[in-house]
Amino acid sequence: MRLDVVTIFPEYLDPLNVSLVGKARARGQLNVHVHDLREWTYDRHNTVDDTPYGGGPGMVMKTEPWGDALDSALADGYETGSHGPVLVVPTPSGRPFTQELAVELSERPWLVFAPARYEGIDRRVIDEYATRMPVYEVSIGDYVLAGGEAAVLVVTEAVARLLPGVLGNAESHRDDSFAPGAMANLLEGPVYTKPPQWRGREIPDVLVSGHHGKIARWRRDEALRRTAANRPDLIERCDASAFDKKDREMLSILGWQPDPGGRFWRRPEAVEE
Ligand code: 6GU
Repeated sequence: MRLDVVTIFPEYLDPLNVSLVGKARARGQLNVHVHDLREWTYDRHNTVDDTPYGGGPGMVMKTEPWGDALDSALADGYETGSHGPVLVVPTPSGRPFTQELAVELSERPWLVFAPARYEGIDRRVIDEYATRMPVYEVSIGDYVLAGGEAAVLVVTEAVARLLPGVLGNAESHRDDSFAPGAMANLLEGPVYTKPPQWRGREIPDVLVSGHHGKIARWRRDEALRRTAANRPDLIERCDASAFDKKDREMLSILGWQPDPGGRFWRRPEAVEE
C-alpha cells in the first residue's frame, strides 16, 4: 500500500517510523511519502491560508498550494506504478471513522491524506479531487483537534494493522472489539498474565481451571459487563438474536431486558456508576 500525506508539519508524521507502522514500512509493506505543503507556495512568506469569504473567525487553507501539492503527489505515485488512489480528508465535520471504514480503506492500494490546520481547506479543492477519485472526509471522534495530522496517525495505524502480513497472525483481528460481523460488537474484557499474585491481588480462578468452555463464558460475561458500563449504545444497537441464553441471564443481572421490538434496554435505575 502507498500512503501520501501533504501537511505543513511534516515532522508531526515522524511516528510513522515507529512500532507497527514503522516495521511495515521497513519491510516494504507500506510505502509512505510525506510532503511539505509549503513547497507549493510561491510568495516570500510561504502563505498557505487566507481570510474566509463571507467573514468570520479563523483562516482558510488556500486552493493553489493544495492543488499543486496533490497533483505532484499523485503524479509521482502514478509514475512509480501506483493506481486507484483515494483522498482521505480528516475533519471534525467528516463521517465517523469506524473499524468498518478502516477495513474498507485497507483494501485500497493507495491513500492520499490531506490534513488541514485552521478552519479547513477551501471547498473547491475537495470538490475538484472528488471528480477524479473517491474522497473520504472522516472524523475520529466528537472533539476538536487543532489539525488533522493526529487523525492521519490514527487512521494509518488502524488501517496498517489490517494489511496482510503486518500483524503476523490473520486471526489477531477476528476478535477486535469492533470487528465487522462479530456475533455482537462487545468491548473486550480484562486480561491477565504472570505472576499469579501481585501486591496481594490474584487472578480469576476460572482462567487457570483449564476448562475452555467456562473460560469462554467468563470472558463473554466480562465483555457484557464492560460494554453495559462503558458503551450501552452498543447493546441497544444489537438485535436481540445476537444474545444467547447465558448472555440474557447476564444482561438481566446487569438490569437489561428485551423489548417486543427485538432490542435490549436498561431500566434507568439499574445504571451503576
Ligand atoms: Cl479528523 N480533525 C480535527 N481537526 N479535529 C477532529 C477530527 C479531525 N476528528 C475529530 N476531531
